[in-house]
Amino acid sequence: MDEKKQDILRMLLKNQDTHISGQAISEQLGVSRTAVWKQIQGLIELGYEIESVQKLGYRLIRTPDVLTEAEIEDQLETEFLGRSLHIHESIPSTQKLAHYLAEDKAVHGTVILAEEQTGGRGRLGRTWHSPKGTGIWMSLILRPDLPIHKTPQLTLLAAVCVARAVQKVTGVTLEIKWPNDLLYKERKLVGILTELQAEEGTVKSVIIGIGMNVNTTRDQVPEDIASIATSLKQILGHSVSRPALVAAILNELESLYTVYIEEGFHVIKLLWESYAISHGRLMYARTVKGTVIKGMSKGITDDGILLLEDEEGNTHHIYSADIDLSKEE
Ligand code: BTX
Repeated sequence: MDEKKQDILRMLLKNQDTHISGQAISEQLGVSRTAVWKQIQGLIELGYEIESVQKLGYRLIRTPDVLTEAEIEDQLETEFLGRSLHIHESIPSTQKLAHYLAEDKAVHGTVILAEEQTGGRGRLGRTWHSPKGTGIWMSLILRPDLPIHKTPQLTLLAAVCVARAVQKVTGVTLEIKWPNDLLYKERKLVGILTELQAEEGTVKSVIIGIGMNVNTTRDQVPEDIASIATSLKQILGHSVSRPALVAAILNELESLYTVYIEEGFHVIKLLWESYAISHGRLMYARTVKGTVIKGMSKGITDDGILLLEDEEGNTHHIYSADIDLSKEE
């Protein structure tokens, strides 16, 4: 959406309880009243419901489910996260673009969003389906002063924040499957991908990719994905505002990230455990090397590493793996 429309939308969003006159908008933005009228017509064509009352002016009644800077910023309570916000219609991958921007000095807290990803990716080169206008496909650039071995904790932190944001906006409680999935009734709603840019053993940036199926319907993803995935719309039976969710995630992330940097992982660990798939659950950990470890989940260490106890009673520290939940009791 062009800047002029965004400016008008910002004013309408700030004044949703009252009407705002064409005159006031034209004075504030330094454009003619006819230009204001034209931009309002443009917003209406994009699906914004705007009431126009003679002598009173314009009032925003409803916004369509479109990601705009104006609507996200209107609900942001952050200082740095999302204050540099890039929204794209269609790009291969927000993660890929974030890497490029991070190399190019993007500021701490930069956020990249896309309505559609044509090459969305998961871990180990897997595909992440990101159909147009249906989900949150977002990457964040952080520049923490952290040793490399602690950065996986940021995946767990992000998972907690997404779970809290979903709960606040929709009331839906999700479960976290270590390390990077958020599930509802064992179906995948969110995937998180944390990647690093490091130089000589020092973290230059951490890029956190979050993919969430919000208003996705079953027919918008391939059948093999539809059978293992879900969306908030499928859970609730109605659509959910993506701008509200994006803002809620960023608000949660900034506040818990600040706690984490100041106080360390222990607070995050407690929150993480409250959402984690229950202890004592039988699971398989498939490591990158192809080893499979079957064991009971014993929670995570103070560093965020998964503990699995096998049938012989040996405890395995799992640093990186895909986890499959066993159907056995
Ligand atoms: P993952 O490797 O744990 O999960 C990828 C697997 O999830 C796929 O192999 C497939 O089985 C399944 N899958 C693919 N698409 C979906 C979907 N829409 N819903 C549910 N399951 C699906 C998880 O990786 C990390 C995903 C991060 C995605 C974000 S989106 C914004 C950013 N940009 C980007 O390219 N990736 C990240």
